[in-house]
Amino acid sequence: MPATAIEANFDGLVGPTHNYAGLSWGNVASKTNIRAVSNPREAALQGLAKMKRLADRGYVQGILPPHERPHVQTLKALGFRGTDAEVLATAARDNPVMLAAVSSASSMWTANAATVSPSADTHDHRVHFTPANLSAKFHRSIEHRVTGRSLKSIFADDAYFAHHPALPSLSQFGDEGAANHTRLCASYGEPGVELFVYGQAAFDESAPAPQRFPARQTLEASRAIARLHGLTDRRAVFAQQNPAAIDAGVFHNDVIAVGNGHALFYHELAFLEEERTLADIRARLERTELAAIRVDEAEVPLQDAIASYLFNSQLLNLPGGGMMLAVPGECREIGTVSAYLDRLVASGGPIQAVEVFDVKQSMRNGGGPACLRLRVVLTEAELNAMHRGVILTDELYERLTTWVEGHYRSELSQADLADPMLLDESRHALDELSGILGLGSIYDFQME
Ligand code: SUG
Repeated sequence: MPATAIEANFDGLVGPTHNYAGLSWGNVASKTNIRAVSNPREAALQGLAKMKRLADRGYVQGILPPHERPHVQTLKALGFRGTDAEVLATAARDNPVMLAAVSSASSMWTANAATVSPSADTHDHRVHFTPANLSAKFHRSIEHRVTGRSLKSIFADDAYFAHHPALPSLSQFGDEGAANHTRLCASYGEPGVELFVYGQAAFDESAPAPQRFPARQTLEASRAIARLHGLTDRRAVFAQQNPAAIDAGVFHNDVIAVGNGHALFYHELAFLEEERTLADIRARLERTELAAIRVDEAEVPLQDAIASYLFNSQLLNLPGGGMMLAVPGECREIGTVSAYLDRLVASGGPIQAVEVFDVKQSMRNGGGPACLRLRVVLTEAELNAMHRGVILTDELYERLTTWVEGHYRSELSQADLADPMLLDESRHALDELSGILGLGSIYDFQME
């Protein structure tokens, strides 16, 4: 008998420096909203409201804490000198883009935090975690150390959990975590098929590759993760993302496909070799048939899928069977997508309900509901073995809402990033947060 297991979703709590710096070439929303004034308080409250709604529906909802930003240590390592305030002032004067990079609250998009393989799939029957090196973007490449510390602190018991360091941080091993990783299965506790989608084979110069925008995930990285996690050939499928989709602004697979259980919901331009990809999954999936829900270009043009973030939705099991799609509000603002969703629910397939979530502050940086969460499948024993202080309860929701309201600004412009008060406020807030979540010292400033 396989163990029964649940899927927990760990959302990234939006940090106090959430801002629009236009740092992600290839991510259309990030570039479009460059230098807009952000509202960190609203962003964090939108994220918490999403978590609370899902927790109220009975889903196990966890939290991953924001990182320390601006990260002065990174600026110091790049040669900026003086007190923290002097470092911020010099960086703002000489290199504002660098200051923006070390100030990004990008750790909120926890779909990129790590790749996680459930114990039913791995060679030693432990849950395996590899933080993503995020080497394609400087502002994200500085996340993995603290992400690794948070994950180790939450999943500390090495009888159940195995942690790997991030892959070598260079483009040939570019790894963007679970944003390019989907698990299909008959039920969560049974062995599944882990679909690794990559943008480019880095060591093969003649292989197909996008021409305009970078491929952030490489085949070499995906294969390394599968090896580290001890996945046999039966448990892993590798598929190349369509380079044309990357060039149109689909910078991760989770902007064009989402899977859950036996269902894979995807746009016809998602995969370079659609038939082969589906056949590979079908050949490995046990005790169930793959439900491939293909959205044609004629029904939802790729541009509308990108603008609405239709596929950056959470696909969640409903208690009575069937699934629900948790979509961003933008999906109801674009006619083709909204009409498609109505047809989808009426079609009698696995997706029986659609629910709308407002995460607009995050969406303006290219992060929808699915970007904001990291999925961790856990058996009851694993759930009992993890640190429970990060699981959202009514009480924790109230505490975190009060914490956000007490510490976060409601306006942040690029000029504000140099304000030494912002650094103080953020450290103060995070110090209190690590106490609330019971995580111990995970931040550099707590270790100095
Ligand atoms: O890495 N945006 C993030 C969005 C990540 C979305 N994640 C997934 N699809 N899983 C990124 O491009 C923009 C930051 C700025 O421009 O200020 C940014 O980092």
